[in-house]
Amino acid sequence: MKDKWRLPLILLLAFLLTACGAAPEKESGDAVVVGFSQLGAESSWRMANTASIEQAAAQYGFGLMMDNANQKQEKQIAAIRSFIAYRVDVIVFSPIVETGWDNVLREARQAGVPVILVDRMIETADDSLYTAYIGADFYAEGRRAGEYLIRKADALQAEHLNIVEVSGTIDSTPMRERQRGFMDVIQDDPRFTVIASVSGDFLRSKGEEVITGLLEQYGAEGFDVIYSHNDSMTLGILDVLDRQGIQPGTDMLLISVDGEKEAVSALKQGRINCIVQCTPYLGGSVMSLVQALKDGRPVPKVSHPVESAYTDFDDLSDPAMEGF
Ligand code: GYE
Repeated sequence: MKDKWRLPLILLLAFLLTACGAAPEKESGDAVVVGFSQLGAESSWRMANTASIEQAAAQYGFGLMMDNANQKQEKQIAAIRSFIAYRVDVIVFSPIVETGWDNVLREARQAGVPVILVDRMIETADDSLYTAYIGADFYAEGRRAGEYLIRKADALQAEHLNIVEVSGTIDSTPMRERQRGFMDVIQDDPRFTVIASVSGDFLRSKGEEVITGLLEQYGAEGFDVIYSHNDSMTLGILDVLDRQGIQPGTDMLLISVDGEKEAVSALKQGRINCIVQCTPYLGGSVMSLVQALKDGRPVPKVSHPVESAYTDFDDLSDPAMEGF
């Protein structure tokens, strides 16, 4: 059989057999195969992240078995089990929430399959259940959001600002840490009160729903700042503010996270005040770790990409700042 067909055929066969419940084991000596469990497709961030991992795997010449869990932890666990049965070389996964992974990760360890966590972290008493983690420093992101707010309040000479927080998926790392970092920066400053915190699950439609409810409850005069944990929800929030004749960026301050194209252009128009950057381009770093594991080189336990924030204090004409 021609070499170039061998890997695709093995992957196809593996997929078909896994779908029937009986995965064949990968033969040693084959090209490196990475099993990747993506948590969903809820935002532009997630789409760009999936594409980054696919492209990097191709660049490294690795086979990629990918499963999209559609926001279901059970689906992620099932995907990880099928990767173990197939004996992929490395499992990469982005955990939707932090807890509930110990059992399946113990199974991976018993089978001798290393696990790389990408994007989100897990909460476990046993750190040896994963080999490495690559993802943003979400706590630092939350702090950047808080630091921006302090700077803005100073510039506006605001006496008091009421804040509503539209958070990401409950118990996910970005939700927990973006909240904790933000609160650590603002909570001792008497100018700020967080009057409500509601989850919008990182979804545009839920961002719309949540802000509609908060406006009904408190009225447009009831709060001054919206801190939204991602751009997709922020875009949904902008739609609602527009419909209700509330001027985002001036009547209501908006602080968001990610840096997707549509949000960056809203920032440039003055409709969002600050976007804390969170890069989805993690594929290259993940695959370089896979390569290191394959070569038997040591890998760092935790690595974070370098990130910053785009705000209405910055020169927004920089063409590099166009988003994903
Ligand atoms: O901010 C959001 C996505 O985990 C960093 O998940 C990721 C977050 C990202 O849905 O847009």
